[in-house]
Amino acid sequence: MSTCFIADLHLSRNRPEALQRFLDFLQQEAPKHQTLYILGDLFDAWLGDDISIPEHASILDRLQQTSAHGVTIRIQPGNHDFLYRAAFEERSGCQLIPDPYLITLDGAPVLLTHGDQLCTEDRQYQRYRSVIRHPLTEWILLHLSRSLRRKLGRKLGQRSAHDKHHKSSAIMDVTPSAVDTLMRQHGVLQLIHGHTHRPATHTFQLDQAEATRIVLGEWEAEKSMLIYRSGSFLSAP
Ligand SMILES: [Mn+2]
Repeated sequence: MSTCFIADLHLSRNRPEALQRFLDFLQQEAPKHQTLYILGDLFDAWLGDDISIPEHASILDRLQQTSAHGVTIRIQPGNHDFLYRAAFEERSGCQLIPDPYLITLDGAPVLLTHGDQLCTEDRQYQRYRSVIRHPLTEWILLHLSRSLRRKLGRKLGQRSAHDKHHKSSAIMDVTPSAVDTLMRQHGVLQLIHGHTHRPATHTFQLDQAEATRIVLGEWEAEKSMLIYRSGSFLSAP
């Protein structure tokens, strides 16, 4: 029995090789695990179930087959794909989970988050986030016309590419104090997140105890996953 964690696949029609990598993963790797957690940014854009379900039908078919095969798939929203609703769950067979989300592995609490909330040095992004992720904003977004949402999606894509090139590396990483605060709030010594595309395992002291923060990698050049089996974590490309 094992649990697999992945994040930041950024699936899009413009990246057919990444798409194929994920379809192969669902067929060959995912069925080896009892639970698969996808911690945000599975898709590079999710413009609402009405637009994005038909666009990504082949991926949703494969997710559905994988979950019918007995793998529990839980998906957390990312900063690129937070407009999932019930139709997505029904179509994909996956369960949506909130961000952050607390699980236990062999009795130990582990907190899962996409990670964008932890990049508190990027004030401009956090201001934008508090507006765009407000339930009222999400409601309005989902009621915009399809053409307007497509246009907005392209704008947001350009903005995120621009930020990647123009903001400093420190600003785009998580802030240690924000990590400590979140972990204290949830009473955990283990945190798993994605978003920064800087895969690593960080160990540090949190209130006189050893804490661990595992960062998942993105899927641009190759697949990247974290597996929990028999009491330990194993990172695998
Ligand atoms: Mn992200």
